[in-house]
Amino acid sequence: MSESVDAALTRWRAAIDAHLSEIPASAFELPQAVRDAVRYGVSGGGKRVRGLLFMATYESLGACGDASALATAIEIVHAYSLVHDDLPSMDNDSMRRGMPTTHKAHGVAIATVAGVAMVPLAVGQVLAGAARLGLPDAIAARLVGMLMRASGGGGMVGGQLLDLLAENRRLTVAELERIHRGKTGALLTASLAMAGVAARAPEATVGILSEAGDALGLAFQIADDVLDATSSTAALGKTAGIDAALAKSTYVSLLGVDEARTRADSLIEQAMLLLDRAALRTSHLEHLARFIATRRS
Ligand code: GRG
Repeated sequence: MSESVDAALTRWRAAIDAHLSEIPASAFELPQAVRDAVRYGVSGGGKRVRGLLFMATYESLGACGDASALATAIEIVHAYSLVHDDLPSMDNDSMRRGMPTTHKAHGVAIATVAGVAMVPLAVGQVLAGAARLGLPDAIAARLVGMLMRASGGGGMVGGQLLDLLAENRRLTVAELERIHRGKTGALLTASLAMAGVAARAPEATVGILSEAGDALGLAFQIADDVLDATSSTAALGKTAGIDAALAKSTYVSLLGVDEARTRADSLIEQAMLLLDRAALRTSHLEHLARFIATRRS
């Protein structure tokens, strides 16, 4: 009998968490205080959505071997972004994943260094993951390039900068989408596209995965905006209502809750159609895609 979706997600999550718990030990050149902050930043109750999307995509392509180290690399970059996003110079938040933020627990300087240190740790994780799958150097290099491009000026960092510059200004929906395609979407897009490359899928399939990832990434951010406006700090494990407090334009402030939800649902359907087109609409990917819009935290 084939493994249930829940069992596969639990198994993948455990594999990713096991890699994450080994990261601080592998970072032996870092001072102990920074290693402790790295451990703190990568552990905890994260949903591991990006890593799980990577694993589900890799499996949907029928690829063999344990790709969980590659999935973990994406989660490390994501964890660094959360550590920095919470800093006093950015969102100045005190709670994340139900715990004090990394700078509250370890101090601003150490948390800042830990976040930066996670980037080369993520690159090392890609290389280790590619070696484990026996991938040629050219594919390993391509995977590093994809992750770094997604996290860089044209992706996550660029989106975050636009987001910071947009505080206290009412944006158009097009401007908001540009910010979120970078800030949130690029890493989700990379989760699907990198799995395609690691599985040595045809370029056309990698292209479709990128398009599907882009739709899922925007849906993820819309759901995040809706949760920020409608949920509680206790349920989210991070401060609710922070967007309004920082006077940020969000999908909710521009479209209202109902239209934002409708837009998220239609982006999920769009992603499903794209996956259908590549014959990759597996129950695992569909489950994760729907979770993006229906999640409660
Ligand atoms: C210095 C300009 C500059 C950038 C540094 C801080 C940063 C890089 C980027 C911010 C990226 C960011 C935090 C985007 C928000 C994405 C988002 C909705 C995060 C929440 O993700 P979840 O819900 O978190 O998957 P868990 O805790 O489940 O892992």
